[in-house]
Amino acid sequence: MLLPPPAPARVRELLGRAGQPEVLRFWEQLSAEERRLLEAAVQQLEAGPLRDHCQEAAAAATARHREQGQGAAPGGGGGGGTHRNMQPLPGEVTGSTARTEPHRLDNWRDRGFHEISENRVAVLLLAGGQGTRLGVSYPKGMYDVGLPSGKTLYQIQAERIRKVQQLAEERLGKKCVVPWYIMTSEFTLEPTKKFFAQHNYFGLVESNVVMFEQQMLPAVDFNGKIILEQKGRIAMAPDGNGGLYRALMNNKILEDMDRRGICFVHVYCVDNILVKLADPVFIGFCVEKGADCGAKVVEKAYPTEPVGVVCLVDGIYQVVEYSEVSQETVEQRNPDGGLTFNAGNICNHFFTVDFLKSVTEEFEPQLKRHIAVKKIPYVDEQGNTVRPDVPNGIKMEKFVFDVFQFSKNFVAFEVLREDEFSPLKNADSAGSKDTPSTTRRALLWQHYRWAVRAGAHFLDSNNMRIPHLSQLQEAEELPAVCEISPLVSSEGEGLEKYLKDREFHSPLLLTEDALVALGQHQ
Ligand code: UD2
Repeated sequence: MLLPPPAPARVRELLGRAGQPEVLRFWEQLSAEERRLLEAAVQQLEAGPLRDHCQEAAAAATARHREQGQGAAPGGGGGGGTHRNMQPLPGEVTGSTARTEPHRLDNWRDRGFHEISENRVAVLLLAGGQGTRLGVSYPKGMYDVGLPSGKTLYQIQAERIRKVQQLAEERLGKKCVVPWYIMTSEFTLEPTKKFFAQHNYFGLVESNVVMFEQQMLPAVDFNGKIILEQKGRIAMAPDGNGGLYRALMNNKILEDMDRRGICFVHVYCVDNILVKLADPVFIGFCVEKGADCGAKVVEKAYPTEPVGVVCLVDGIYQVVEYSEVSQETVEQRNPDGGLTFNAGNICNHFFTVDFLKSVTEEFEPQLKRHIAVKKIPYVDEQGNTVRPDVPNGIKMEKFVFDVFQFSKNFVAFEVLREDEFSPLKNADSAGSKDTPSTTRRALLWQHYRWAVRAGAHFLDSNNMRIPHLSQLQEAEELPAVCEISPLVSSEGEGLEKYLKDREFHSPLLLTEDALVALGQHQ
């Protein structure tokens, strides 16, 4: 039998220089198609950076192992060291929706809408994650959490963008566009593109939805060797949401923003069902403060909540990620009993385009690489796929917020959790936090509150009015189900004309076309 041709010299040479010749150990057993794919995958990589990446990963794993003082290979995904020089955010850089007088909030809102109407604001979605915890094989944005309308996260976000454009136009009398940049990865690009095309871009103009791809990096074992997930396939993972900055460069996204005249970018993560797209109040606050970089925060719900903490470390603004802080630090309390590190990061960031340019042109190489120790399927020496029970490898990630340290004028903006933060992280089967059920309930509670504030009454099956409840009185049970389309109202405004002094059976769906009582008839 004829032996297959050896791997091309340039592939062997690249892997040799990177110290990874073992990647080709099954070459002779691969089909022609597998060899072609492996060759293409290797050629995406550069020898020098690849060698550094693998060496750094191995060194980080050894350091983590030493820190944990364990006898075996490093294990577990997180639990980090203590940042001894952590300080809470100073009051002077922090704005707040709850502690600001309404007329000042209105000023910020006006400023935000002004910038939007001048076509200076874009939104940028981080959607390259693998959504491993939720356990679905498609992008998280395509998830339907079970609302009466059946809308997915992507549809809700698209409609919020349409609404903010419409509100800005109504206020300032001119047409405007909030372009939507979507960072995807190898895992999410194709299905996301297809989904948007199938849904006609949810009513947005296609050329104003710009999808681009972040880089992938190989996963390595504790000795710094690239892991093969199949004989001819390297285990690759996206380089973290901080891969944004390299992806902006590689895909010339800042040039696209320049062409459109964009000055301010609202960056957010895909899974928060309550996210306010291009939130005019947040944009207005940041612009009025002359900030180049800003973060929305909420009060942490409980000490170990999996959100980063925005704070100072050695006098520099940072987010200390939940996986990298000690139990003692997260539980530290002030004399009044409140958590000392209470500014929970909700992955909602404001950047000026000038700041993004300074990051891509100058600071990106300085971004920290964080290690995530994971269970990564691999092929053993016989070529069999093994699904390990204990962590066996490392993925290196950059975090989007690690650029705060380069800001010349950083601000934080505290918002109310019930208005703005309910993330979808876990499957319903995995527990009671951050699940489809909790996100659905958070959105429906918000819409119920808006409806009641606008004067609606809900009836039970005996046509008796259901007493109004606030979420604080009853955390679990919704008194009535009411969903309001983002195309009708963005913050509960303008609902009186549909709802005031009217009675409805639950569930009620308020769409841009009609009020639809899905339950019994009125
Ligand atoms: C993120 C924040 C955390 C907290 C929490 C709130 C980071 C690093 N951590 O934690 O501080 O605010 O959200 O919900 O921001 N993504 C990519 N590419 C990647 C990896 C992730 O685009 O390579 C996206 C992902 O699709 C998602 C967002 O980044 O939209 C956040 O990713 P995550 O869910 O892994 O982050 P999480 O929940 O650990």
